[in-house]
Amino acid sequence: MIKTIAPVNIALIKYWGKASLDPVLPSTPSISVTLKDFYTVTEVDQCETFSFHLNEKPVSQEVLKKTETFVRLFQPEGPLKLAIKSTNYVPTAAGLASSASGFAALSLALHHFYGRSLNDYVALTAKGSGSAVRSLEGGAVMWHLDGSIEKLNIDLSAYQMAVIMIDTSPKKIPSREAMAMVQATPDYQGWLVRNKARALKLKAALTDHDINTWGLLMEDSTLDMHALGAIAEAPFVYLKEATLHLWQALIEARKNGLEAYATADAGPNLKIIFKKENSEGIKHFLNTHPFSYVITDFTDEGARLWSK
Ligand code: 2P0
Repeated sequence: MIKTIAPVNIALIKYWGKASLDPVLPSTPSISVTLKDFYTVTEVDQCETFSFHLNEKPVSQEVLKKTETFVRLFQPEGPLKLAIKSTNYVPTAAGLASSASGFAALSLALHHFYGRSLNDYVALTAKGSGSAVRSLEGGAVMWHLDGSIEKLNIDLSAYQMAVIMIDTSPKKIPSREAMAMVQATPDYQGWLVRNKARALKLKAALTDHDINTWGLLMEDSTLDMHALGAIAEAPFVYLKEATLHLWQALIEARKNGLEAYATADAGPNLKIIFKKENSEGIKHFLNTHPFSYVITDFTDEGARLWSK
Protein backbone atom coordinates (compact mmCIF):
# COMPACT_ATOMS: atom_id res chain seq x y z
CA MET A 1 0.00 0.00 0.00
CA ILE A 2 1.22 3.48 -0.85
CA LYS A 3 -0.04 6.48 1.11
CA THR A 4 0.66 10.10 0.17
CA ILE A 5 -0.26 13.61 1.25
CA ALA A 6 -0.31 16.77 -0.88
CA PRO A 7 -1.16 20.36 0.08
CA VAL A 8 -3.70 22.62 -1.59
CA ASN A 9 -2.08 25.50 -3.41
CA ILE A 10 -3.54 28.95 -3.97
CA ALA A 11 -2.35 30.85 -7.02
CA LEU A 12 -1.05 34.37 -6.51
CA ILE A 13 -0.65 34.62 -10.28
CA LYS A 14 -3.36 32.56 -11.95
CA TYR A 15 -3.09 29.77 -14.50
CA TRP A 16 -6.00 30.39 -16.84
CA GLY A 17 -5.56 28.69 -20.19
CA LYS A 18 -3.38 26.18 -21.99
CA ALA A 19 -0.76 26.69 -24.68
CA SER A 20 -0.89 22.96 -25.41
CA LEU A 21 -3.16 20.05 -24.43
CA ASP A 22 -0.61 17.29 -24.97
CA PRO A 23 1.62 17.84 -23.13
CA VAL A 24 -0.42 20.16 -20.90
CA LEU A 25 1.44 23.47 -20.94
CA PRO A 26 0.14 26.73 -19.44
CA SER A 27 -0.37 29.81 -21.60
CA THR A 28 1.28 32.03 -18.97
CA PRO A 29 3.50 31.24 -16.00
CA SER A 30 1.70 31.00 -12.64
CA ILE A 31 2.88 31.23 -9.04
CA SER A 32 1.21 29.69 -6.00
CA VAL A 33 1.69 29.09 -2.30
CA THR A 34 0.82 25.86 -0.45
CA LEU A 35 -1.50 25.79 2.56
CA LYS A 36 -0.69 23.86 5.74
CA ASP A 37 -4.23 22.99 6.89
CA PHE A 38 -5.83 22.15 3.51
CA TYR A 39 -4.60 18.92 1.92
CA THR A 40 -5.47 15.55 0.42
CA VAL A 41 -4.40 12.16 1.75
CA THR A 42 -4.49 9.30 -0.77
CA GLU A 43 -3.96 5.54 -0.50
CA VAL A 44 -3.38 3.25 -3.45
CA ASP A 45 -3.53 -0.49 -2.86
CA GLN A 46 -3.60 -3.73 -4.87
CA CYS A 47 -7.14 -4.97 -5.47
CA GLU A 48 -8.98 -7.34 -7.83
CA THR A 49 -10.97 -4.50 -9.43
CA PHE A 50 -10.60 -0.76 -9.95
CA SER A 51 -12.32 1.48 -7.41
CA PHE A 52 -12.07 5.04 -6.10
CA HIS A 53 -13.49 6.23 -2.79
CA LEU A 54 -13.43 9.97 -2.06
CA ASN A 55 -14.11 10.98 1.52
CA GLU A 56 -15.17 7.36 2.22
CA LYS A 57 -17.82 7.26 -0.53
CA PRO A 58 -17.58 5.66 -4.00
CA VAL A 59 -17.20 8.44 -6.60
CA SER A 60 -19.66 9.01 -9.46
CA GLN A 61 -19.22 7.10 -12.75
CA GLU A 62 -18.00 10.35 -14.34
CA VAL A 63 -15.23 10.88 -11.76
CA LEU A 64 -14.35 7.16 -11.88
CA LYS A 65 -13.92 7.38 -15.70
CA LYS A 66 -11.80 10.52 -15.42
CA THR A 67 -9.63 8.89 -12.77
CA GLU A 68 -9.30 5.72 -14.85
CA THR A 69 -8.08 7.82 -17.79
CA PHE A 70 -5.48 9.37 -15.49
CA VAL A 71 -4.33 6.00 -14.09
CA ARG A 72 -4.03 4.73 -17.68
CA LEU A 73 -1.21 7.27 -18.17
CA PHE A 74 0.77 5.21 -15.66
CA GLN A 75 -0.53 1.79 -16.73
CA PRO A 76 -1.52 1.88 -20.42
CA GLU A 77 -2.44 -1.81 -20.73
CA GLY A 78 -3.93 -4.70 -18.79
CA PRO A 79 -6.65 -4.76 -16.15
CA LEU A 80 -6.43 -2.02 -13.53
CA LYS A 81 -6.16 -3.80 -10.22
CA LEU A 82 -6.05 -1.04 -7.69
CA ALA A 83 -8.22 0.61 -5.09
CA ILE A 84 -7.80 4.34 -4.52
CA LYS A 85 -8.97 6.01 -1.33
CA SER A 86 -8.69 9.79 -1.00
CA THR A 87 -9.68 12.16 1.76
CA ASN A 88 -9.86 15.87 1.09
CA TYR A 89 -9.26 18.03 4.13
CA VAL A 90 -10.98 20.86 2.23
CA PRO A 91 -14.52 21.36 0.88
CA THR A 92 -14.42 19.44 -2.42
CA ALA A 93 -14.99 21.41 -5.66
CA ALA A 94 -15.68 24.66 -3.84
CA GLY A 95 -13.07 26.64 -5.71
CA LEU A 96 -10.56 25.74 -3.03
CA ALA A 97 -8.29 23.89 -5.43
CA SER A 98 -9.01 20.40 -4.14
CA SER A 99 -8.31 19.02 -7.62
CA ALA A 100 -4.73 20.29 -7.32
CA SER A 101 -4.01 18.54 -4.01
CA GLY A 102 -6.03 15.51 -5.15
CA PHE A 103 -4.14 14.97 -8.40
CA ALA A 104 -0.78 15.75 -6.77
CA ALA A 105 -1.37 13.14 -4.04
CA LEU A 106 -2.70 10.58 -6.54
CA SER A 107 0.09 11.19 -9.01
CA LEU A 108 2.78 10.73 -6.36
CA ALA A 109 1.06 7.56 -5.11
CA LEU A 110 0.87 6.15 -8.65
CA HIS A 111 4.47 7.20 -9.28
CA HIS A 112 5.54 5.01 -6.34
CA PHE A 113 3.06 2.26 -7.16
CA TYR A 114 4.33 1.91 -10.74
CA GLY A 115 7.89 3.27 -10.33
CA ARG A 116 8.13 5.89 -13.14
CA SER A 117 10.80 8.55 -13.72
CA LEU A 118 10.43 11.90 -11.96
CA ASN A 119 10.27 14.08 -15.13
CA ASP A 120 7.55 11.97 -16.52
CA TYR A 121 5.62 12.31 -13.33
CA VAL A 122 5.38 16.13 -13.42
CA ALA A 123 4.08 16.01 -17.02
CA LEU A 124 1.65 13.21 -16.17
CA THR A 125 0.38 15.15 -13.15
CA ALA A 126 -0.39 18.16 -15.39
CA LYS A 127 -2.65 15.94 -17.50
CA GLY A 128 -4.77 15.28 -14.43
CA SER A 129 -4.86 18.94 -13.38
CA GLY A 130 -2.47 21.67 -14.47
CA SER A 131 -2.45 23.44 -11.12
CA ALA A 132 -1.61 20.13 -9.38
CA VAL A 133 2.01 20.37 -10.49
CA ARG A 134 2.39 23.36 -8.14
CA SER A 135 1.39 21.09 -5.21
CA LEU A 136 4.24 18.67 -5.98
CA GLU A 137 6.62 21.18 -4.43
CA GLY A 138 5.89 23.11 -1.25
CA GLY A 139 6.13 26.82 -0.48
CA ALA A 140 6.01 29.35 -3.30
CA VAL A 141 6.09 27.48 -6.61
CA MET A 142 6.25 28.77 -10.17
CA TRP A 143 4.89 26.72 -13.08
CA HIS A 144 6.77 27.76 -16.20
CA LEU A 145 5.71 27.88 -19.84
CA ASP A 146 7.85 24.80 -20.62
CA GLY A 147 5.94 22.77 -18.01
CA SER A 148 8.72 22.76 -15.41
CA ILE A 149 8.17 23.73 -11.79
CA GLU A 150 10.46 25.94 -9.73
CA LYS A 151 10.43 26.26 -5.97
CA LEU A 152 10.99 29.95 -5.23
CA ASN A 153 13.36 30.95 -2.51
CA ILE A 154 11.08 32.60 0.04
CA ASP A 155 10.31 31.83 3.66
CA LEU A 156 6.52 32.06 4.06
CA SER A 157 6.50 31.55 7.83
CA ALA A 158 5.73 35.24 8.46
CA TYR A 159 2.49 35.06 6.44
CA GLN A 160 -0.94 33.45 6.76
CA MET A 161 -4.08 33.01 4.69
CA ALA A 162 -7.71 33.31 5.73
CA VAL A 163 -9.99 31.09 3.65
CA ILE A 164 -13.51 32.47 3.81
CA MET A 165 -16.41 30.13 3.03
CA ILE A 166 -18.89 32.23 1.13
CA ASP A 167 -20.50 29.32 -0.69
CA THR A 168 -19.11 25.78 -0.61
CA SER A 169 -21.52 24.17 -3.09
CA PRO A 170 -19.81 22.54 -6.12
CA LYS A 171 -18.83 24.89 -8.92
CA LYS A 172 -21.05 25.17 -11.99
CA ILE A 173 -18.37 25.38 -14.68
CA PRO A 174 -15.28 23.17 -14.49
CA SER A 175 -12.02 25.11 -14.88
CA ARG A 176 -11.07 23.16 -17.98
CA GLU A 177 -14.25 24.27 -19.82
CA ALA A 178 -13.94 27.81 -18.48
CA MET A 179 -10.38 28.07 -19.79
CA ALA A 180 -11.44 26.89 -23.26
CA MET A 181 -14.19 29.54 -23.28
CA VAL A 182 -11.95 32.43 -22.23
CA GLN A 183 -9.26 31.42 -24.69
CA ALA A 184 -11.81 32.14 -27.43
CA THR A 185 -12.34 35.75 -26.25
CA PRO A 186 -10.73 38.51 -28.33
CA ASP A 187 -9.01 39.93 -25.24
CA TYR A 188 -7.20 36.71 -24.40
CA GLN A 189 -4.05 37.93 -26.18
CA GLY A 190 -3.96 40.88 -23.78
CA TRP A 191 -4.22 38.49 -20.80
CA LEU A 192 -1.17 36.59 -22.05
CA VAL A 193 0.95 39.75 -22.04
CA ARG A 194 -0.41 41.15 -18.77
CA ASN A 195 -0.28 37.93 -16.76
CA LYS A 196 3.21 36.96 -17.90
CA ALA A 197 4.48 40.40 -16.85
CA ARG A 198 2.79 39.99 -13.46
CA ALA A 199 4.44 36.60 -12.90
CA LEU A 200 7.89 38.05 -13.51
CA LYS A 201 7.23 41.06 -11.27
CA LEU A 202 5.79 38.90 -8.49
CA LYS A 203 8.75 36.54 -8.59
CA ALA A 204 11.05 39.52 -8.01
CA ALA A 205 8.81 41.04 -5.31
CA LEU A 206 8.54 37.73 -3.40
CA THR A 207 12.25 37.61 -2.71
CA ASP A 208 12.06 41.23 -1.47
CA HIS A 209 9.28 40.30 1.03
CA ASP A 210 7.29 43.15 -0.47
CA ILE A 211 3.73 42.00 0.42
CA ASN A 212 2.17 45.22 -0.85
CA THR A 213 3.54 44.65 -4.36
CA TRP A 214 2.71 40.97 -4.55
CA GLY A 215 -0.68 41.43 -2.92
CA LEU A 216 -1.70 43.96 -5.54
CA LEU A 217 -0.30 41.81 -8.37
CA MET A 218 -2.36 38.88 -7.01
CA GLU A 219 -5.51 41.02 -6.97
CA ASP A 220 -4.79 42.17 -10.54
CA SER A 221 -4.31 38.63 -11.81
CA THR A 222 -7.48 37.49 -10.03
CA LEU A 223 -9.74 40.26 -11.30
CA ASP A 224 -8.31 39.99 -14.82
CA MET A 225 -9.04 36.24 -14.81
CA HIS A 226 -12.62 36.76 -13.65
CA ALA A 227 -13.14 39.61 -16.15
CA LEU A 228 -12.30 37.20 -18.99
CA GLY A 229 -15.25 35.02 -17.97
CA ALA A 230 -17.52 38.04 -17.94
CA ILE A 231 -16.65 38.88 -21.58
CA ALA A 232 -16.77 35.31 -22.91
CA GLU A 233 -19.28 34.63 -25.68
CA ALA A 234 -21.43 32.79 -23.14
CA PRO A 235 -20.48 34.88 -20.08
CA PHE A 236 -19.99 33.23 -16.71
CA VAL A 237 -19.26 34.63 -13.28
CA TYR A 238 -17.78 32.64 -10.39
CA LEU A 239 -17.86 35.51 -7.90
CA LYS A 240 -20.99 36.21 -5.85
CA GLU A 241 -22.27 39.51 -4.61
CA ALA A 242 -21.03 38.60 -1.13
CA THR A 243 -17.53 37.95 -2.51
CA LEU A 244 -17.36 41.41 -4.02
CA HIS A 245 -18.93 43.02 -0.97
CA LEU A 246 -16.29 41.50 1.32
CA TRP A 247 -13.47 42.33 -1.08
CA GLN A 248 -14.65 45.95 -1.28
CA ALA A 249 -14.74 46.11 2.52
CA LEU A 250 -11.17 44.78 2.61
CA ILE A 251 -10.03 47.48 0.20
CA GLU A 252 -11.62 50.08 2.51
CA ALA A 253 -9.95 48.50 5.56
CA ARG A 254 -6.66 48.58 3.69
CA LYS A 255 -7.00 52.33 3.27
CA ASN A 256 -7.22 52.43 7.07
CA GLY A 257 -4.00 50.47 7.48
CA LEU A 258 -4.99 46.78 7.35
CA GLU A 259 -2.31 45.28 5.13
CA ALA A 260 -4.15 42.36 3.51
CA TYR A 261 -4.95 41.25 -0.04
CA ALA A 262 -7.66 39.06 -1.53
CA THR A 263 -7.99 36.44 -4.22
CA ALA A 264 -10.66 34.06 -5.52
CA ASP A 265 -10.39 31.07 -7.83
CA ALA A 266 -12.98 29.15 -9.85
CA GLY A 267 -15.60 29.78 -7.19
CA PRO A 268 -16.96 32.52 -4.92
CA ASN A 269 -14.80 31.91 -1.84
CA LEU A 270 -12.35 34.60 -0.88
CA LYS A 271 -8.84 34.01 0.39
CA ILE A 272 -6.99 36.79 2.15
CA ILE A 273 -3.23 36.88 2.57
CA PHE A 274 -1.58 38.90 5.31
CA LYS A 275 1.38 39.07 7.66
CA LYS A 276 0.96 36.89 10.75
CA GLU A 277 1.56 39.94 12.93
CA ASN A 278 -1.73 41.36 11.57
CA SER A 279 -3.84 38.28 12.33
CA GLU A 280 -5.77 39.96 15.16
CA GLY A 281 -6.71 42.80 12.81
CA ILE A 282 -7.87 40.28 10.18
CA LYS A 283 -9.97 38.36 12.71
CA HIS A 284 -11.52 41.59 13.91
CA PHE A 285 -12.34 42.51 10.28
CA LEU A 286 -13.77 39.07 9.42
CA ASN A 287 -15.80 38.86 12.62
CA THR A 288 -17.82 41.87 11.44
CA HIS A 289 -19.00 39.72 8.47
CA PRO A 290 -21.32 36.70 8.58
CA PHE A 291 -19.04 34.09 6.96
CA SER A 292 -17.12 31.26 8.57
CA TYR A 293 -13.41 31.25 7.91
CA VAL A 294 -10.25 29.30 8.59
CA ILE A 295 -6.86 30.86 9.11
CA THR A 296 -3.95 28.71 8.03
CA ASP A 297 -0.18 28.94 7.88
CA PHE A 298 1.64 28.10 4.69
CA THR A 299 3.70 24.94 4.41
CA ASP A 300 7.05 24.42 2.83
CA GLU A 301 6.31 20.75 2.20
CA GLY A 302 4.89 19.57 -1.12
CA ALA A 303 3.48 16.17 -2.06
CA ARG A 304 5.21 13.41 -0.12
CA LEU A 305 4.85 9.90 1.19
CA TRP A 306 2.75 9.77 4.37
CA SER A 307 4.95 9.40 7.41
CA LYS A 308 2.90 9.93 10.56
C1 2P0 B 1 -4.99 28.47 -10.64
N1 2P0 B 1 -7.21 27.59 -11.35
O1 2P0 B 1 -3.97 28.99 -11.06
C2 2P0 B 1 -6.28 28.70 -11.42
C3 2P0 B 1 -7.03 29.86 -10.87
C4 2P0 B 1 -8.51 27.99 -10.94
C5 2P0 B 1 -8.49 29.46 -10.92
O2 2P0 B 1 -5.72 26.17 -12.12
O3 2P0 B 1 -7.72 22.10 -16.89
O4 2P0 B 1 -8.07 22.22 -12.36
O5 2P0 B 1 -7.27 20.49 -15.05
O6 2P0 B 1 -5.43 21.94 -15.95
O7 2P0 B 1 -5.69 22.92 -12.73
C6 2P0 B 1 -7.83 25.26 -11.82
O8 2P0 B 1 -7.58 24.57 -12.98
O9 2P0 B 1 -7.32 22.94 -14.65
C7 2P0 B 1 -6.86 26.38 -11.78
P1 2P0 B 1 -6.90 21.82 -15.67
P2 2P0 B 1 -7.11 23.06 -13.09
O10 2P0 B 1 -5.02 27.81 -9.59
